[in-house]
Amino acid sequence: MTTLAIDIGGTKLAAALIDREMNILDRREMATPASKTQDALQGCLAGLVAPLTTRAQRVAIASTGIIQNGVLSAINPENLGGLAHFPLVEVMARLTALPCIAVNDAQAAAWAEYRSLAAEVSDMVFITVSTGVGGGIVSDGKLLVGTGGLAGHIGHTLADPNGPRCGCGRIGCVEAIASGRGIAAAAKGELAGSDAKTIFARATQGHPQANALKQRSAQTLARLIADIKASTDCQCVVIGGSVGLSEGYIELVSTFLGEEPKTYRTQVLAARHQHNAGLFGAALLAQEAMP
Ligand code: ADP
Ligand code: BMX
Repeated sequence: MTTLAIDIGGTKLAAALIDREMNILDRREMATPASKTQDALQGCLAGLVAPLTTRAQRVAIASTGIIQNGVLSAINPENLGGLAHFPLVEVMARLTALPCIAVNDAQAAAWAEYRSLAAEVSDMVFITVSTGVGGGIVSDGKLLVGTGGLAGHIGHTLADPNGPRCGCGRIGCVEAIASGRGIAAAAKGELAGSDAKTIFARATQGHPQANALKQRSAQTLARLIADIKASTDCQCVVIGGSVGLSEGYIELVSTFLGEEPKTYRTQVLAARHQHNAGLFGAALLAQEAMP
């Protein structure tokens, strides 16, 4: 059975055909629309999956936002071009005429990464540092989703009570500081208006402000990992997302984590599935739900 896996992020949409042995047969990507409307997202998704649908037997979606009963509710609508609600499963089932499941993107990625780790790992946490900061927790071999789908939303834990306001309504969330959007929002002067990718490229060239923004993100993430270790006693933390996987970022996080007391340290690894962790996780969860 071939799965049409879809990953909906705040910056990009990805879709892939994945076979039973978890090989990617075809893969497409496009930018997430910045418009606030459901129609804009629906239109982009329709264009993205059109060339792939006829070769698939089911649809599995990993999406940013809280996913409950197949409906996407943004915890931070600013990450999704202002869109707060989207009836994901209903729309995709109608567009493809295929059975469809949906799960949060970081929860899905956590499952794919957990399944690729050694058998003795029963407790791990996945963190995506991307448009936002998302998370997925596997505890005693089980993916935590929670009663309302909120489990693992560690990007909305407190990093700095005097920090910037987060789009979720709280002040000083990890996401407001460490994420791609958080990094870009803090940029001033000649870096104002630049995205995180540009800022990190400038940091590599030795730009002091760019370097400080990168350090601030990595230090915030290291403190989050210490908090996660204290609350889950995980055996490792796996990092994904384009900010998280950027050159030198994990090494920087590990250096800052080394400044924490030993009890709160854990192994920090790069996502084995790199930018496809969400796609693989959704496909695996679909295979388990509809064998
Ligand atoms: P999504 O959030 O849609 O899953 P990504 O994981 O690609 O997408 O994350 C998008 C964010 O990552 C943007 O803020 C972008 O500026 C940033 N980004 C992309 N490439 C890099 C890079 N090489 N270094 C730092 N930041 C990057
Ligand atoms: C936000 C939240 C999470 C998501 C995380 C990473 C929204 C729309 N999303 O915290 O559900 O997992 O961002 O999302 O509220 P990404 O777009 O950066 O991959």
